[in-house]
Amino acid sequence: MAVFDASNKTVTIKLVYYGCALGGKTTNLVTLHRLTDPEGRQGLVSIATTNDRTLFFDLLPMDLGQVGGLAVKVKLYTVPGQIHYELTRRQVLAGADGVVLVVDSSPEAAEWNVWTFKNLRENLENNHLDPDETPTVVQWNKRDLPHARAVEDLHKDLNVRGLPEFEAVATAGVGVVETFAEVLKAAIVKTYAKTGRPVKDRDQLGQIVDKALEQARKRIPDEEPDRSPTFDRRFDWDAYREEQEDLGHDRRVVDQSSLLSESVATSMMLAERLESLKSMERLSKRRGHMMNALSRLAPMLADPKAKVLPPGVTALLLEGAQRKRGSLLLYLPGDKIMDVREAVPDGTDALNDTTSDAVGSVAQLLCERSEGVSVIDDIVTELFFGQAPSSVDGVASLLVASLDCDGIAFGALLIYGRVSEARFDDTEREYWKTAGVL
Ligand SMILES: Nc1nc2c(ncn2[C@@H]2O[C@H](COP(=O)(O)OP(=O)(O)OP(=O)(O)O)[C@@H](O)[C@H]2O)c(=O)[nH]1
Ligand SMILES: [Mg+2]
Repeated sequence: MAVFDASNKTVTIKLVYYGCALGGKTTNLVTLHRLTDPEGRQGLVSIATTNDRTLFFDLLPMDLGQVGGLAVKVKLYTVPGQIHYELTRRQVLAGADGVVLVVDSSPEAAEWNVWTFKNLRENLENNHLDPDETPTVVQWNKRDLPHARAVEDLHKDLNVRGLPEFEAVATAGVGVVETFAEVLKAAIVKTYAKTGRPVKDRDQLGQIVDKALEQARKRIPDEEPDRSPTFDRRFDWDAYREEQEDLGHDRRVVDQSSLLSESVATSMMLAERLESLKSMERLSKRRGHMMNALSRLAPMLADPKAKVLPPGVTALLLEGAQRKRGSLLLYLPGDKIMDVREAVPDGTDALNDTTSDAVGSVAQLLCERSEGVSVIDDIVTELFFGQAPSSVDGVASLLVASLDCDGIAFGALLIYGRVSEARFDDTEREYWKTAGVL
């Protein structure tokens, strides 16, 4: 289904090349790629078997330019024609805005072509797309084959609905651009109509599309395709692959045995991406909490009635960092313990209560020694040599953030990390540092 991106004023249209096996769908895309993008700015992505049969799909992205104030991007896909890839065919067809039915003109393909027309209808319906409303163009391909069936026969047998039809020699570029232009115009008309911006002037649309493809048409070789048998002029996939590799595009070849590991690897990659997205989500939620707390703190401090530090600051900041225990301590000039201005959860600070007559409270020592933010990851070992008082039971780590006013330290925040909580990381250090200077 066409995708509208209102912010970038872009519409992306999906076109699917459908048809029986070996009919020339991939060749259509390869040729279009060469004609529209000879420098290979955008890559053609093909997931093929080792003998170049489409396994999943081919994808060619293309920028068409502006139509009716919107930048039109086109995504061209081919389905695998081989009969046993039914589920893949259905999946690739989902959301198609237009379809090209590539018909192999050789008599051997007659039965398969009939099957394909029926199969397309079924798969459009399976995708909840109306076959009679989906823009569809028929391409009689391989017209260079000496024994190609007459177009009148093909038309009578297959195109009973009288869909637009084009003769083509996809390998030589004949009819490829014309087919594409026709389905593109029809898909644009349909897509724009659905979104309430109907194309009023179809001739003008035709001119825009033709202009966008003008250079591509000029690149089609002039000479008439020779009528030698197919096998003499088969498409040179090896040369094409080398050419693409030189351009830095990777035409991916997957054989049956490596398919499973390819799928597992892809799933793993997706899982990893998902995981890193989830952790980014967790981090941004956490940052959101912190930003919220800091932005609530700022107006409290700016209030002229607030006396230096208004009550509730500690609880607010702890909430922002999702911590449960901490205190705001101020220096008492000439004293060896600190003034516990606020302490969560119970109004006391374990390290300020832990004193020795000679040096004063542990909290005071820590605050004096720390500048900015410092962290002790294992307080039991580092502060108490394995003999911690019961008042710090359940505490693992400690963060000390100095409180500064015009470069002069007047106290500190002590944040206790419990055994069950995460360590203090750089995000949180940054947060407490900001809180300390606000
Ligand atoms: N003579 C001749 N051969 C063509 C033409 N178009 C494609 N071929 C050849 O037909 C063979 C199959 O072409 P593909 O484009 O791979 O066919 P496909 O429809 O993508 O096939 P699947 O991916 O298996 O469904 C290749 O060898 C092409 O070179 C054409 O117009 N004339
Ligand atoms: Mg193919």
